[in-house]
Amino acid sequence: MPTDGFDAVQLADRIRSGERRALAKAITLVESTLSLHQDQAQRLLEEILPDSGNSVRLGITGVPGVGKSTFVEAFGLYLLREGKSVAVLAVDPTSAKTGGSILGDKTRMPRLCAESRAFIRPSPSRGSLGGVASQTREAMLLCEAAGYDVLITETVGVGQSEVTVSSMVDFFLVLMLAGAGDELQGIKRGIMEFADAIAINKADGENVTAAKRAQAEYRGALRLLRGHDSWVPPVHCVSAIEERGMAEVWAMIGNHRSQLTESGELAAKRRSQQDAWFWAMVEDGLKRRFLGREDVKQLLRGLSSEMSASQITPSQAARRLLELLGG
Ligand SMILES: Nc1nc2c(ncn2[C@@H]2O[C@H](COP(=O)(O)OP(=O)(O)O)[C@@H](O)[C@H]2O)c(=O)[nH]1
Ligand SMILES: [Mg+2]
Repeated sequence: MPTDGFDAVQLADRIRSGERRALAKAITLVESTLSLHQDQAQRLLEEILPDSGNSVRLGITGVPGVGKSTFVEAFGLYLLREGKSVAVLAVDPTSAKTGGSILGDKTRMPRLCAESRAFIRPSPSRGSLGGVASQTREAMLLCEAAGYDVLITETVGVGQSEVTVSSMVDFFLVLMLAGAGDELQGIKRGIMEFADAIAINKADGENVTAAKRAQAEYRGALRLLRGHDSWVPPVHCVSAIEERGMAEVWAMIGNHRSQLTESGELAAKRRSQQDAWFWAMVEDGLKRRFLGREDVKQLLRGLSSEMSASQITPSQAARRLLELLGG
């Protein structure tokens, strides 16, 4: 029994009984960079692991301004009315880099925040995207142990974070806007490859016609790209601000879930996500430990000047560096 005074069993019990302060504290441990806290976090995760895995894991992305926060709030409130409990987590690569944040802003979901069956956690603001992703995955496990029915992970559609989030959820929803060349932009950016559905937001007022047109275009594009997949991503029009389309989106997520559960694809997806997470952690750890060694640092300096002077090829340099591993 470790002697740091930390009682993982007790904290796990408090999380399971739905105590929000305990959950918040546990997520803080998971996010901490102190090795003592990381230790405690791992002991806690071991405790709660058997209680995890029972939530609907939902990822939401879209460019800044598309209405993610507004949608998450409207959708979250809808789910609460349906008798579900909801936890919202954010993955924000900008906050990881700069300490600033373009999402995960608590104050932007005031109505959802006020609800006792909703838990909202902004993005951890430290570390690389890989680090933030790992912390978010562990935070998800904690929220599942706390019994939240639906976990929503929100990320911004810039850079790699949407790929990262799509690899940790059961269902990945991409929010889009009609007009402004977005239809083609989305297709080019490859987001269609890993979306499980597209929701065209702001389908209200004068925007309805354009939204319907965009819906037809996306449907066409997805039929071409994904027509042979077992799940062809549906395209919905929604208005987050008017809270319309929420029931349709939830019904669609339910259809996806029954189909993939029945075929065994959901379990397979989660297994391969877990595998990828494991290997990412191993690779990350190996690289960090190797590059942290004094002999490696020293040789690396020499090799990189030899490379810039064209005295050695990158593959020769890599081979010489790896020789330090022996064997
Ligand atoms: N007309 C309309 N405006 C919306 C809708 N959803 C969000 N907005 C507005 O779009 C802006 C950006 O929304 P926000 O949720 O902050 O976007 P995020 O950056 O993706 O999180 C805000 O001014 C919202 O009020 C919608 O469904 N219809
Ligand atoms: Mg936002």
